[in-house]
Amino acid sequence: MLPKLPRENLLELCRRMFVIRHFEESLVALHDKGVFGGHYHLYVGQEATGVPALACLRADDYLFTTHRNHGHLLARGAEPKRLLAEILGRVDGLNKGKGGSFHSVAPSLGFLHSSGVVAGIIPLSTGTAYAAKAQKNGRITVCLFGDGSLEEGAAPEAFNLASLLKLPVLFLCENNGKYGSGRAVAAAQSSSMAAYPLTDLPKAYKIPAQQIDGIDAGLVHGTISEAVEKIRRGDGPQFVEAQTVRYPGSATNWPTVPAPTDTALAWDVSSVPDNAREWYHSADPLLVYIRELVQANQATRDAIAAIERLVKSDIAAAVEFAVNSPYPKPEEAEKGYFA
Ligand SMILES: Cc1ncc(C[n+]2csc(CCOP(=O)(O)OP(=O)(O)O)c2C)c(N)n1
Ligand SMILES: [Mg+2]
Repeated sequence: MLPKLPRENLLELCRRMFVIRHFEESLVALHDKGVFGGHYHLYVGQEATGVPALACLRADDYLFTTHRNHGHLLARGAEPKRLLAEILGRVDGLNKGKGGSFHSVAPSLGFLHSSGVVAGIIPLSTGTAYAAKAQKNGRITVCLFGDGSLEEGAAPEAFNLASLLKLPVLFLCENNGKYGSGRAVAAAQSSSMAAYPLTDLPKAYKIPAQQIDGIDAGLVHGTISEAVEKIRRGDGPQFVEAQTVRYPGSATNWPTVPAPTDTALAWDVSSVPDNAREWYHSADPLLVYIRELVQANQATRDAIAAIERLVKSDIAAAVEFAVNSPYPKPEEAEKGYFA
């Protein structure tokens, strides 16, 4: 379903989902051409979680994210050209090219850390939540992490403190499953988590927790709005597990694009290779959202295609900017460290 928002906001969410999608698809092309090296992770397939969820926040809230951070930064409004320059290790990057894909941060947008250490941000997020509570500044902290984080000891330790101290923190777990799994996590048990469903873990620490369909932008927006409201009124931490189906382009260690995104795919996936067609047909959150906008008469197909064209040209300009940005000078390597 669609979020309960005015049309203008619904279209802005659509635009942001397109920004993430075309940014990521361009990134794969740049990597394939050898423009940058190293590992990176795509947010494709999770756009209907991050985009509506972050739209529920205040500009001064704190955020923490993981190795899969590109989509979160873009959803919050980071400039694509600066994020891309960062991933390419260039001087105009968000962090002067020193963070790269794993560690891109944007303190001006509230993002204090992107950690490549699975679960490393969960205790850090309780830290800013503790500070905000002590300072009574009304800010909440949102900690965005994957399902794998719950296997780490840092998660329950932080849940315990957050619950005891009633800290203003939202734990948003993005369960992107395994490639080929169904939308809902239907299995009765997990091979890696004894506390299963995953919400059993926060619930053991008396943190209200719910599982939702992360492909449903309206459900995400409604659930996160409510959770944020509860946190702001002093109810303490909340936990939401948003379930998505892993993008077939993220099925292996090196990302691929099985079919370049185009508005027309929302109605006709016949051009998509057989092994990825089902995902584009039923689990691609962007295509689901586009169909919902049209069905609810919030936009025509042409209007959506026009938004997409603008985004594509913005992303092409971002690529031009980033590849022409210089690498940092060697002496820059000695600046900006704490230890
Ligand atoms: C503490 C730690 N252990 C292991 C790894 C290696 N590692 C990198 S990503 C990853 C899986 C993370 O899964 P999940 O949290 O579900 O995130 P996803 O990649 O599915 O979004 C692992 C185990 C790591 N980076 N940090
Ligand atoms: Mg995962």
